[in-house]
Amino acid sequence: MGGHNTDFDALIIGAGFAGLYQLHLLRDRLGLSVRVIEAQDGIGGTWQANRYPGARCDSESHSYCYFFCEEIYRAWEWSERYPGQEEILRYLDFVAEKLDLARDISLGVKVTGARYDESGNRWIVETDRGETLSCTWLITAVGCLSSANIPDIPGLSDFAGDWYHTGQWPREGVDLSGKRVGQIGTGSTGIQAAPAIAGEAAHLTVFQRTANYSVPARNAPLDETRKRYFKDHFEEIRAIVRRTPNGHPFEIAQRKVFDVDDDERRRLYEQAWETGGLRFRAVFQDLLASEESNATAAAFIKEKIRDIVRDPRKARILSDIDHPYAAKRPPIDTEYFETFNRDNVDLVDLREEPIIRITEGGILTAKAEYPLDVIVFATGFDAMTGPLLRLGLTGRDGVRLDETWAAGPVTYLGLQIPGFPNLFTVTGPGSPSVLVNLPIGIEQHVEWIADCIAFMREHGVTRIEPRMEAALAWGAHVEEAAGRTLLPQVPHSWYLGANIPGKPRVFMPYTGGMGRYRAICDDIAERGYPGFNLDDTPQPAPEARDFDAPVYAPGV
Ligand code: NA7
Repeated sequence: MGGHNTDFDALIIGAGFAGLYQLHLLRDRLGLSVRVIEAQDGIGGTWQANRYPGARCDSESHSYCYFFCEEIYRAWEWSERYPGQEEILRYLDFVAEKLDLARDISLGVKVTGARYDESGNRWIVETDRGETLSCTWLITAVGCLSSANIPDIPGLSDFAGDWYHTGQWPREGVDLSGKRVGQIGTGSTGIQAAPAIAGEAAHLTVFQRTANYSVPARNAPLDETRKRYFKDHFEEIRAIVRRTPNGHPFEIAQRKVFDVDDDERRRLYEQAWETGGLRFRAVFQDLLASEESNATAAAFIKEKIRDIVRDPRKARILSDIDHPYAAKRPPIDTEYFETFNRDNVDLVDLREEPIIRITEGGILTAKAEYPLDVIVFATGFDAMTGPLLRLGLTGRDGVRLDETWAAGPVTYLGLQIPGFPNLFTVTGPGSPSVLVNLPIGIEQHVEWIADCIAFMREHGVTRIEPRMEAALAWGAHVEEAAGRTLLPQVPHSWYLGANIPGKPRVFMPYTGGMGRYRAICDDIAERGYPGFNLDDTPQPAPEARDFDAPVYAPGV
C-alpha cells in the first residue's frame, strides 16, 4: 500500500478522525504527496483500540462526526443518540471510502523514531518495517488517549488468568461468560464497561480507588423524525458545535446556580438528569467556576446515587466523592449505579483496603483475596504527552522531545513545539483537545495546519517553528485559564498528568473554550504568524493581550 515512494511532502502519523481528514486536505486540496502511517491494523484510531464491552462515545452522534462536507454529513445515518464503537468505525470506513483515502494509508506500520535533518530541512522517519521515509511536514495525529496506563501492581506476571487493558482490547473480543472478572478503575471507561461486563460474566468485582460522579446517558435509538431533523439542520448544528465552548450541539445556560431559588434549582437539576448525558453540565453556567455552585450539583448527584444503590455500604462507597463535579472528565452511563444492585456484582473500596499484589488466583488487598479469572484494567492513559513522547521525536540540534519536555510539555497553541520545525501536533497539549467534542477540535486543527502549509508554499517559506517565548507565553495563558476553573484542583487528574507516577504536573488542555481558541488561532494566521519563526525570520512575539481578554469557559 502507498507504493514504493519513500519521500513525501507530508507524513501523517495516525489514521483516526484527525489523520483521515488531514490526508484529505493535504492531498486533495493542496495536491501534496502524503502518506498516513498507522500502527493498528485498521483505521479509526481510538475506536480501533477501545473495543471493551460497552464502548460508546459520550458525545451525541449527530455531532460526533465531520462537518467539513455537508454531503457526507447528510449521507450518513446514525442509529442511536450516542454512537457505539462499531458504528463509529463503520462511519470512518464510509468516509474513507467516499474520499478514496485507503490507497495512501499504511496499516500495521509503527513509527519507531523521527528526526529533523537540518541540512536538508526534512524529517527522517523510521518504521518498524525497517523503512526510512522522509518528508517536509510531519503531522502527528496520534490522539490524546492512545497510550495505555497499566499500573505497576506487583505480581501481575504471576496471575494465572487473563488480563486486558480496555484501550488495548483484542480485536476478536473476549468471552467473559462464566468468568469471575475483576475491574480496576471507575473513570468514564470503567463506568461504561461495568454494566456490560456484569451482564456477561458470572461475577464482577469493581475495585474503586476514587468514587466518581456519573449522569445517565439516556441512550436510545434515533427515530425517523430526529434523523430527518439532523439532516435538515446541518448548517444550524454546525454553527452550534463551532460556537459552543466544548463543541457540543447544545448551548450552555446563561443562568448561574444562585440566580434561582432552591426549588427552581432542584427542578432544573431533575430535568437535566432526565435529559441526561453531558447536557447535565450545561444546566448552569458557573458549575466549574465556583466551588459553592458546584457543590449543589455534587450534592444532587450524590443523593441520586444513594437513591439508586440499595446496599448502604455500596451506596456510601460510591457516593463518597472527593472532588467537584465535572472537575475530572464527567462520565455518563447506562445503568452504572444500578449495576451494583445485581447479585453478581461486588464493590471493593481501595481507599479502605489498598491492593497489595496480584496473585496467581486473583487480587490481594489489605483485607482479603478476591479470586478472579480475568482482570480488566480500566485504568486510563498516559494522556496527551504519552502518545507523542513514544514516537521518539528528535528536533533541531539533536534535542529529543523527552528532554525538552522533561519538566512538562511546552507548545505554541498545542500545534507546534519550539525546536521541532515543520512538525505539527493535532490536539497537542495546550490545545482544547480533550475538553472538546473531539471531531470539532480536530477539524479546526487540521484546517489550520493545512492553511499554514498552503501559506508557506504561497510565500516560499520552507520552515516554520514557534519561538520559545511565544510557547512559554501560551503555556502561562493555558495555566492561567485553567486556574479560573476548578479543574486543576483534583488529585489524580490526568488533565494534570497526575495519574502517571513521575509525570510532571502541568495542566495540559486549554480551558478557554473552543470558540475563543479558534479566534486566537485564526487571528495569528491572519496576522502572518506572530510568535513563529518563518525560515530564519522571527515574526513579532505575540503580546499577552493577544491571548487574554475574557478567558471564561462555562461548562468546560
Ligand atoms: P481515567 O479517567 O483516567 O480513569 C482511570 C480509572 O482507573 C480511575 O478510576 C483511576 O482511579 C483508576 N486507576 C488508575 N490507576 C489505578 C491504580 N493503580 N489502582 C487503582 N485504580 C487505578 O481513564 P478512562 O479510560 O476511564 O477515561 C479516559 C478518557 O477516555 C475519558 O475521559 C474519555 O475521554 C475517554 P483514580 O481516579 O485515579 O483514583
